[in-house]
Amino acid sequence: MARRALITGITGQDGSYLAEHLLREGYEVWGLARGQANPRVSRMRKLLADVQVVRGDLLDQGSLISAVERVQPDEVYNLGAISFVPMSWEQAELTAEVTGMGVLRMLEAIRVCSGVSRGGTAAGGQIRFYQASSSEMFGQVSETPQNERTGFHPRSPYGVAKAYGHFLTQNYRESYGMFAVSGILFNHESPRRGAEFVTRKVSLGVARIKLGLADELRLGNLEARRDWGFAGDYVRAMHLMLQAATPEDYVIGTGRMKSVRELAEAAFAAAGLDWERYVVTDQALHRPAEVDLLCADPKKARVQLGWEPTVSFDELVALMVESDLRLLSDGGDPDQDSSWP
Ligand code: NAP
Ligand code: F7E
Repeated sequence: MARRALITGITGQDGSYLAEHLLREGYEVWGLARGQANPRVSRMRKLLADVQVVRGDLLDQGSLISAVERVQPDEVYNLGAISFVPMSWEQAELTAEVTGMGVLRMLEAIRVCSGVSRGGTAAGGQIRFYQASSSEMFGQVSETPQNERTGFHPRSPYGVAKAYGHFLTQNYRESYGMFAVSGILFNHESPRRGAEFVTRKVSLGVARIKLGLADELRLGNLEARRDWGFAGDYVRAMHLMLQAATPEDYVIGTGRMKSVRELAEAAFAAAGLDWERYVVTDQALHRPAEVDLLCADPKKARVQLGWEPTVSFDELVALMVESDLRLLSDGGDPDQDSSWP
């Protein structure tokens, strides 16, 4: 019988790549989708026709229990979150509820449905759990590069909520013997990245300027440095973590850092343009507390999981710019359902 996976955040970037990967691996894939008329669900159904949908919300404990009871998954991937860092200052409580408490609700749903009792021995249960932890937990970094032992100093309500989910996942592993792991993933991008994140904002901005649809691109802090990789590579790591002999946490990234300035330079160059002619900096786009730099040490994942990234920074940037040029040339609108590449 096919192994069964339940993915929260199925309508997001990673949910789509992970679902495709698991379908190729022969899994029966279920996606948890929220809302009674969520347009992202119909977009997802078009791209991922073989994914089955179960209704549920990370804010609603009962819905998660029902989803786990119905799907009877072998593996649960908790990717659902409020994931845009600036929004976490505007809606800090919602971020805590979805990105933080949502992890507790999902772990409880698994614990209850697996019959793992509170007072009993740490016997575990059969369902394996993946938590989408984030390099934002490192925040103001204490060392570079960051590995699985680096301390956390989150700089946003999002980072704080992720740290809660991270420690809770560890705690359920230690308290109940559950196979529960966290992937501490550094920034990963793709043509399916939300338009609010800087890489996609830049690739869409370049495409608009190249096609004469805009004449400038407004950005915030150009000096921030990130370790950017390709999302398709990172979902393979999620799956590998749940196939390991023992439940452990892993850092996933490329080990290379670039600044937002270098990102803009590379993206405009990929379209034959000079970034300095078009980029305008805007103080309003700076954050109340910035994460200045993030750079992964992914050695543990390489040695223990055999995981390696396959797409370089320059290849990723070119891929995103080409995709957005095609999308806009074909009259697509990145905010509309039909234009999800
Ligand atoms: P994304 O594109 O923003 O997707 C977020 C998903 O969460 C969407 O499917 C959204 O569904 C869902 N969601 C929001 N509120 C929900 C709720 N109340 N109940 C259930 N689902 C809800 O994020 P992503 O880039 O794919 O990232 C996936 C996960 O990895 C997130 O947890 C993110 O925080 C984490 N992460 C991402 C990166 C990265 O660089 N991409 C790095 C580290 C960690 P709707 O369509 O219903 O809104
Ligand atoms: O910002 C700077 C901004 O919004 C990257 C999420 O997936 O990765 C992501 O979080 C950097 C920041 O991603 C603009 O100040 C400059 O320093 O693309 P971003 P993020 O905040 O790093 C982590 C690992 C996650 O877990 C999150 O879920 O770029 N920046 N100018 C800008 N950023 C944006 N969005 N827009 C600008 O105009």
